[in-house]
Amino acid sequence: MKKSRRGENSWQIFTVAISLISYNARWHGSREPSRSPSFMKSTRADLRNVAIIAHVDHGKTTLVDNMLRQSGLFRREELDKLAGGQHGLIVDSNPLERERGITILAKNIAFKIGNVKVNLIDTPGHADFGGEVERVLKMADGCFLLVDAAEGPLPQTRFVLRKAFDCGLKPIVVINKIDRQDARITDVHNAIFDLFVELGADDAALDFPTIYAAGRQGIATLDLATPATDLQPLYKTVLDKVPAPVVDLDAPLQMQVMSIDYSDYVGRIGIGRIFAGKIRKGQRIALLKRDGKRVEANIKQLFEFDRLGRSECEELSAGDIAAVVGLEGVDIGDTIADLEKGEALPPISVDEPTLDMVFRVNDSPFVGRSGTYVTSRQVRDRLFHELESNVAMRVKPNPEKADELIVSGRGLLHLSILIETMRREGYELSVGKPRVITRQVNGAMHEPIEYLVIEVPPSALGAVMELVGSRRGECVKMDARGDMTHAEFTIPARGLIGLRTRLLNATQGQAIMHHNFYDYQPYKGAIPARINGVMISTETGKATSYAIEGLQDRGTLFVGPMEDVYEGQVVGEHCRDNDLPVNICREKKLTNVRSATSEIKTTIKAPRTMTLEIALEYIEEDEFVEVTPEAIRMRKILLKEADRRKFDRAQRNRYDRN
Ligand SMILES: Nc1nc2c(ncn2[C@@H]2O[C@H](COP(=O)(O)OP(=O)(O)OP(=O)(O)O)[C@@H](O)[C@H]2O)c(=O)[nH]1
Ligand SMILES: [Mg+2]
Repeated sequence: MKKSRRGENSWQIFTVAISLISYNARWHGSREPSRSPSFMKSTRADLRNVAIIAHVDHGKTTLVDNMLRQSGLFRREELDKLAGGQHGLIVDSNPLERERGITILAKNIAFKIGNVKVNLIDTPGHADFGGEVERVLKMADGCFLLVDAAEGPLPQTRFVLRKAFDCGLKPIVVINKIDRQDARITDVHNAIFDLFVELGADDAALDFPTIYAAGRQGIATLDLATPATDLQPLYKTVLDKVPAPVVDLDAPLQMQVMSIDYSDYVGRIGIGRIFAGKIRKGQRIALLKRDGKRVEANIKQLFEFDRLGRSECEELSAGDIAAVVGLEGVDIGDTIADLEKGEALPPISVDEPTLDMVFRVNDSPFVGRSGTYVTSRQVRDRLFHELESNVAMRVKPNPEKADELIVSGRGLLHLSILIETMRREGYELSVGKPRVITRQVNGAMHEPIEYLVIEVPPSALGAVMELVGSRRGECVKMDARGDMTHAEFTIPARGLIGLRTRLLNATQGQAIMHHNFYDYQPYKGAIPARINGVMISTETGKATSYAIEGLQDRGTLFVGPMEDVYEGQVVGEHCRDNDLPVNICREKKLTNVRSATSEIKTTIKAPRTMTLEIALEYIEEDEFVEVTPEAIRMRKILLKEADRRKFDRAQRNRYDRN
């Protein structure tokens, strides 16, 4: 059985190679930016580059894991040892990915099917990392578009599919999680077809191959009538349907850098695709920068992707994906080119940031309690170090305040992952309210608009409409899906900050929401700020049960008994709209008089815990989130009540004068 399959593979490779020469020249040839005449091109039948794209949580990494497991390259125990985290995955290998159960960084894996090397690239599904998906797609010749068999296409499915079309790829659809009880395979297939039509797919693309899979069980089938037993149909599809790269191996070298890795030992590592010619270890090359500059350098080390890591090699040829060490200052979009005859490839765009946050030193009274790196210089150096590999991030000094830095990123998750990483490394810092980045278009202010999809039971729809409406969301589409109502909106990105928590509160946790970037549109007008005021501690000390007992009727507390608090710290949410200074450290007066009521016990409610992201969404302009390795606290920027009053008065006066 095994033997015949291997025989079948080599025969397939041969036929695929022949058929792809003409096939690729037709639609794929235009994708290869090489300038050499097409008759010199050859097909790399020994290679396939595939990206896996989907909406968040539709099962990409789980599928990649099982493809690795069934590749025959590893012993089972070897892989079991590498697996970990919330979903027990191998490929989601960094600690934050494991803890959150999401993929943050795209990852290359390489394995062999017969004699064919497959470069498989797992991509993150979260909208904040969409820019990375876009670049990864440029390295691939084909992609698997995964869609959850119950959820169907969601906003990020649309986004990544559009990007795949932009790159000239013809996606292979994988309807995944067919084992789900609530799977609606036919409906989902139709919805995907509609999405292809909506995005302007041509007839050939509309004829997309479909695979039905349950990635977690490691099974797939090309036809629902045939029971799925393993992932062989998926491997077969890689060989049959993903075009082999068509390249000119004898042309002068052209490799484009699509992503950057960083190591303390060797510095920047450029990862990208070789579009033409060959690259050798030790070769002297010209690095053609995006801004037109030319730098000469040596390739110190050359790596290919190999299983779960990289292995060093002497030479790699066009069509392959390589990692290159030794090019100082190498950046996304740069072309690594032949020294004499090198030509730059068309530049690739790097996603512009959409969200700003102020980062500054932690100057709360508790500074240095748990962190090792607390000075503004240390925070600053760490942020600039991050720029080496975090390509979608920007850092600049705040023109209004000398000791502050403005850090811009692709969204709240993108920046909060950076903050979380810094916190674990021992940094302390204060972070301001996230602000959406606006643009001037023809003299008018434009702001980012997001596409928002919400699913709720019909009974909670009213609350959702009210909440989204008040944040300037406009309903685009609404229909019923089983027991749920599915509603789609466009909404200013500003309106999304803090929406998730409020939505869950308003719908008793029943709403599911997804969003991603849609467009820049003229400013939509003011959006209401936080409705509730906060309770602010007037003392520095330990919170007492006695004080908490007295305060819990006035709102929800964020701290529990015996917790250390300081003057100016936000210790709770007030049930009214004004801020309330409170003495949360108040001790019970000791008296000799016993009263009958003193024995009545009140229970202290558990404090509301604020995670980093919730805290960032919660704060207002006059507040900071204080981030330290052991705690996340919210505070007023001005800690003393008298200073805050003075500031308010000055603001009012300025407003009156204007
Ligand atoms: N029922 C079912 N659940 C699955 C299947 N594959 C994955 N899951 C579950 O779906 C969840 C998300 O899986 P991941 O593989 O992390 O999804 P992902 O697409 O890589 O997610 P991101 O990388 O964060 O975008 C996990 O809880 C998996 O256990 C499947 O075939 N069937
Ligand atoms: Mg993943």
